[in-house]
Amino acid sequence: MDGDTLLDQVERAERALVDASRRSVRTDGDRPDTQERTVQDDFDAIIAAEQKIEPRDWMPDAYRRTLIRQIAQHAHSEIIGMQPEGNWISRAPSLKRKAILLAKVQDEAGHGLYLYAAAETLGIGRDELVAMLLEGRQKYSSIFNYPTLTWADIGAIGWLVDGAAIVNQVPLCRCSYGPYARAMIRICKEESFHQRQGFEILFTLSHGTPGQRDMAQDAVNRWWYPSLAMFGPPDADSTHSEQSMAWGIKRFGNDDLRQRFVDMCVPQAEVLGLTLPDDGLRWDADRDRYAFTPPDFDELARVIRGDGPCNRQRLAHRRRAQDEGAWVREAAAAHAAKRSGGTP
Ligand code: BYC
Repeated sequence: MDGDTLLDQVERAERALVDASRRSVRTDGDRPDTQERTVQDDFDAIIAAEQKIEPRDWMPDAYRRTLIRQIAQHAHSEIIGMQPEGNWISRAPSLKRKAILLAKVQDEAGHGLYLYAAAETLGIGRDELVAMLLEGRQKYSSIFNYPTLTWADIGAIGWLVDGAAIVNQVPLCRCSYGPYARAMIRICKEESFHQRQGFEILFTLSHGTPGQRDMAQDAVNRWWYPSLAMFGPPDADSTHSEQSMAWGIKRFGNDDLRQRFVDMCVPQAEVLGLTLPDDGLRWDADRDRYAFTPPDFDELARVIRGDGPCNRQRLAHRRRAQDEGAWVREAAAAHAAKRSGGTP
């Protein structure tokens, strides 16, 4: 599977991160002695040299705000993303499947924690981020507003949703902000396993009884377009891509990554013996890529606005969990204060 290639890319990004930390940046540039150097010049030099911006470094306010928005949205997605899969933990078809799914859902919680911690290095508290999610002031990925109707949906989420997540996130391992890049390296290694377990569920179903095969095909039919939409609006309508790429936060535009995902999935669908629900899908020899029908971007906009099939249910569930967990947070804070000899 292409997952190997993506993992290779993660390892290269990890090596580049270590190499970058060993190089120093020349911040004097070609500037004449008469001109005073600004913090903005230093920031630009670090970005241009493919070094990492660290929490202690000066950064433009807009760079900080963009990172908080993207990292928080990503963290919220991991946490909300536990719901559609958690829905199947008690109904997984065997003990082995249950144990694997439990581990995967726990991984998503872990990813949320690494990401909230990365956002906190930008000077914002986790309480504030969670409040913004619950009040609808920050977003989470559109994909988690679709329901998981059958066991095959767990396979389709692993194969397609985690597959899309990896294609989108491997370039983020090279993000210019150090704490986000480091979190992404760890997350991508785990996502690669998640994608394989989804592929394996679908492979088992597609080689099972006719009923299991139909269930697998139906799940792929329903998850294909929402997965394509995960990459965001087309570049021409993307508010942030250009500036985020100039800052080295995003490395590729939304359309480029969507295309890579399609090119990765088509041969994998053949191995599964399943079809992708797009009559327009064909090899385009001139472009050396697959031509495909894009997702319905009006639907994406509706889901992002809060009008997807499960938006209200997802947020209501999250708010309930937050309320019900209040006593745990209070007890943990009281315990920590007692141990340090202070008051909560
Ligand atoms: N859903 O200018 P654009 C996972 C918003 S976790 C909702 O292109 P950007 C997993 C966008 O925020 C998956 N909103 O934005 C977890 C912006 O609105 P605002 C999450 C979306 O940021 C558990 C507006 O549309 N992955 O995979 O440059 C289990 C214009 O868009 C979406 C990440 O978060 C969307 N799909 O690019 C299994 C990865 N798309 O904020 C799996 C990190 C766009 O101006 N994030 N919007 O009001 C990114 O890479 C980028 O933020 C995006 C969007 C590519 C998603």
